[in-house]
Amino acid sequence: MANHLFDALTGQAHASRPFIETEDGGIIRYEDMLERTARLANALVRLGVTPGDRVAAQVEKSADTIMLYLACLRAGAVYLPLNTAYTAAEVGYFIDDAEPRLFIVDPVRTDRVAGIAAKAGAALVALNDEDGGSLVGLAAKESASFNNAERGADDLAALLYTSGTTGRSKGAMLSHDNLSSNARALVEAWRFSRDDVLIHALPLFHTHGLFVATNVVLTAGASMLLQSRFDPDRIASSFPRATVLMGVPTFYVRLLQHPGVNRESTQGMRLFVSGSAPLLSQTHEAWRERTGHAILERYGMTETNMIASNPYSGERRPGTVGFPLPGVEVRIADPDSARPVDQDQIGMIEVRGPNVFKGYWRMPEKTAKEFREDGFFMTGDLGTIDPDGYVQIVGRNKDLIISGGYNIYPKEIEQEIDRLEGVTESAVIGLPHPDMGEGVAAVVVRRPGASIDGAAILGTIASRLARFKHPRHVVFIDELPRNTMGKVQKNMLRERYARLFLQEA
Ligand code: MCA
Ligand code: AMP
Repeated sequence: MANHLFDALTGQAHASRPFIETEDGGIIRYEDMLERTARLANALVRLGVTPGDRVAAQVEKSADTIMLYLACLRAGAVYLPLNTAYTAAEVGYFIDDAEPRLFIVDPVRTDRVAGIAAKAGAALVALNDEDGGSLVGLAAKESASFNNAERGADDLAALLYTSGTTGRSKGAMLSHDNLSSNARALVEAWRFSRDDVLIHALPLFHTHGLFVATNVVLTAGASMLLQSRFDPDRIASSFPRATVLMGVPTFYVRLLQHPGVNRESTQGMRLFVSGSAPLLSQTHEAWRERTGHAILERYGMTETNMIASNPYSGERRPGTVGFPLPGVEVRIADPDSARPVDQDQIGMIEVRGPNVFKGYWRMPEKTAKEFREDGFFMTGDLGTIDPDGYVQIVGRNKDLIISGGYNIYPKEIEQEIDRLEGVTESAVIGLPHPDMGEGVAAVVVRRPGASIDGAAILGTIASRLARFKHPRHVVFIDELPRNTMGKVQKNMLRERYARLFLQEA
């Protein structure tokens, strides 16, 4: 039966060509992928998954993870990937909210999340283990053919949670066409072909690694070198066999420290892409000097997939994210009045197109608040469009820290710190960090007479929040600076502590 996204992703597949090369040198060809995902989809159906059901997964990166995602599409399920760094407390919220039919985890996690799954009525299954009771074990006994669930353009393919600036995390509902239209636009914009070999070193639970990297490779019928994590040695030694690298800015900052990265080693590479966080112009220039390649910077968001990209041929302008992708409209509007601003003026970046999500899961009011009446989505990013049409992001209208490409919402951390005995209030801020772009710091006001220190604060939040969200500095202050409306002036704090991480370097 017609399955909008899976059909689009496999339209170019040539059975005998490689799709994935794993770290141990194993090759998964397109025909193997079709067989493995058919078996897995049969297993999902046997476990009770019906079209529209959510299937949540908190699993380490592996070829099985990619197979699971594709099997979910084939079975008509809505794939919900979760960061492997999330604590049980964080996972509990997502599982409660999404009510998945299945929750698939690594075997080591089953005990930790059994109660969470049971409470939400989700069956808990290990992805892969020794004893055959896992999803992969069950799939081995299933048929190698599967009749794909019928799915149309507007049916949901994935649910990705993005933390809210205030309050609860929101599940962004992404449809089959949101993902297929964006993958097609990127294949065209970046000239992907089946001869491409992508170095895939990004995590598989976010848009960048799951959709941009994986869907683009599939749509082009290309192949990838699947690497379980970012490892500069492995990447540098992969250059001679690859053509494209996609990464967050931290990848490039770290690769520049690697002696194996030079003109010679990268001469067979045709494209270096950066996104998810701002790439410093210095990094762009240093990379060009070292390798002769101009990094192509692009801009996206979980809710919108990719929005804009520097050109493949033509000037890749450092400090900009290029032009809107084909089929995507971008405008800059006054955040309050919604009126478009004059060229070169700063305003809110707003987006409309087939890439823009269907809304937040079970939050119609929140969804309505983020869209203009004419269907433009408000990104919360501030930017300009220059006379040549290049979009430039100049700041954020949302209280968000991006560290090494991961989004961190200060509110979530402040709430945890403010609950502590001995704390009056706190402000969590992002400060320039030489490796991660931004680093997390907490500015805390103690209750009079209290002696709580940084270690005590960090110790208490450790079990509640993923490690990458933990403040790496806690500073104490008598009171937080506020404006006349009583709002904490984080910009003043950011200025005051601007060198906190830089002076460590
Ligand atoms: C790891 N750590 C971090 C981060 N990553 N701390 C802050 N920010 C981070 N991003 C901490 C760990 O908790 C640990 O702390 C220590 O660093 C070492 O952990 P390890 O896992 O070894 O780190 P790493 O391998 O060096 O990872 C750094 C990384 C990784 C390679 C930059 O974070 C990464 O792959 N980031 C990519 C994220 C991504 O894919 N974003 C796309 C989102 P300790 O040692 O103290 O315990 S999608 C998106 O944004 C939109 C749609 C878009 O446009 O793409
Ligand atoms: P996420 O919510 O994880 O999808 O992150 C989306 C946010 O990442 C955007 O709203 C931007 O603030 C930021 N972002 C993505 N790409 C870039 C980029 N190339 N430059 C600056 N910020 C970016």
